[in-house]
Amino acid sequence: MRRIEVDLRSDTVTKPTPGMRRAMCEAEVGDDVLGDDPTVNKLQAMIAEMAGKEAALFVPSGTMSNQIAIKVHTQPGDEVICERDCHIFNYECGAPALVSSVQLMPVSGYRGIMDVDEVRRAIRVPNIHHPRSRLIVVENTHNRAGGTIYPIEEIKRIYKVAKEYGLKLHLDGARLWNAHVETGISIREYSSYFDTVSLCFSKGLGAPVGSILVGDKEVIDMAKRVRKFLGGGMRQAGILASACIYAVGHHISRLKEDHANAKKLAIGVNEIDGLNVDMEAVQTNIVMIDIEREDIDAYKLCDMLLERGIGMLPVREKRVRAVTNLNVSEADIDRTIDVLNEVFS
Ligand code: TLP
Repeated sequence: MRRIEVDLRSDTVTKPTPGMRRAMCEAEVGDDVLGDDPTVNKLQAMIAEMAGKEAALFVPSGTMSNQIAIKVHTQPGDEVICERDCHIFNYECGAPALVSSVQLMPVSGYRGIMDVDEVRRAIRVPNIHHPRSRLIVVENTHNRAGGTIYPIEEIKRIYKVAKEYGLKLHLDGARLWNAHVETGISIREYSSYFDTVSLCFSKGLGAPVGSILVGDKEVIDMAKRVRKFLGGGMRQAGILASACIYAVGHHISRLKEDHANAKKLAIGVNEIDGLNVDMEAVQTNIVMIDIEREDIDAYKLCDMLLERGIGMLPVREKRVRAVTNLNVSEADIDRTIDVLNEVFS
C-alpha cells in the first residue's frame, strides 16, 4: 500500500516534533502511581491552574478520562444525558455500561449542539420506575458534527439547568484548545461551568499520548482510584507528561493555522462538482465532506485517495472526514484539493 503523505485521517496521527522529543529525553521522572513523578505533578498543577480547578489527573487517553468522569459522577442504574452524535455514545465501545453500569440518554442536537429545552425534557422526574438523571455531558468542539464550537451562551443555559436539577456536568474537551483559540474564551472560563473537564494533548496539540481530567480535589482523588482499577496507573510517565507540557507551551496558538487550512480545504472542495461541505460547520480543524455522486461512496473515495497518498476517514456511507493538524501544511492542502479534482474530474 502507498505511504500516506498527507495524513488528514485525524489530528491524533501527529508525530512528536524534534523539540518535543528533546523535552521527553530530558524529562525528570519518578513513580507516578506513588505520586512522585515531578514532571507529571508539574503538568497536573499547570493544567489545574489553567482550568481554575483544585486538581488534575494525567491519564493515558481521552476515552479513559471521559469514562473516569462518568464513573465518579454516577451510581449504577443512573442515566447520563448527552448529544446523539457525541464521542462517549458513539466511539467509546459502550464503556458507560461496562465501567459504570449507567445508561445513556442521547438527545438530538443541531451541529452537535443540544437545545437546552431538549436537555430539560430529558431529565427524569422522580418516579420509582425511572432511572435517576445524574450527569450531563457536553462535547466541545464537537467531533462528529465537524469540529463545531459550543456557543458559550448555550453552555451557560445548560449549566443553569444542571444547577436547577442538581445534576453534574462533564465536558469532553478533547479539542477544547481549538475552541479556545478560535473564540478567545479561556480554558478557565469554559471550565467554570463544569464539574469535570477532560482535555487531550494527543489531538491538535501533537503530543504522542495523554489526556487530563480536572475537577475538585475530592473528585480527582476518586478519579485516581478509578484510573488504577482501569489499569491506567503509569509509572515513569514524566516522559509522556513532558511532551504534553511542551505541547501546551508551543502548540496552542498555532492551532489557528490548522483552522485556516481546514477553511481553505473546505472552500476548495466546495468548488468540485459532486462534493459538498457545510461551510458553517467548518469552525475549527475538521472538514466533513459529503459525496453527492451515486457511483462513489465514502469507502471508495478514501481508497482512491489512499492510492494517491492522501489519508481521510469515512464517517458514514457518503461522508468523509478530513482533520487538519500539525503535520499538514498549506501546500499539502493545495495538493489534496488537486487530487480531489483529479478523482472527480
Ligand atoms: N477521537 C478520535 C476517534 O476516536 C474518533 C478521532 O480520531 O477523532 N473525545 C473526543 C471528542 C474525541 O474526538 C476523541 C478521539 C476522544 C474523546 C477519545 O480520545 P482517545 O483517542 O485519546 O481515547
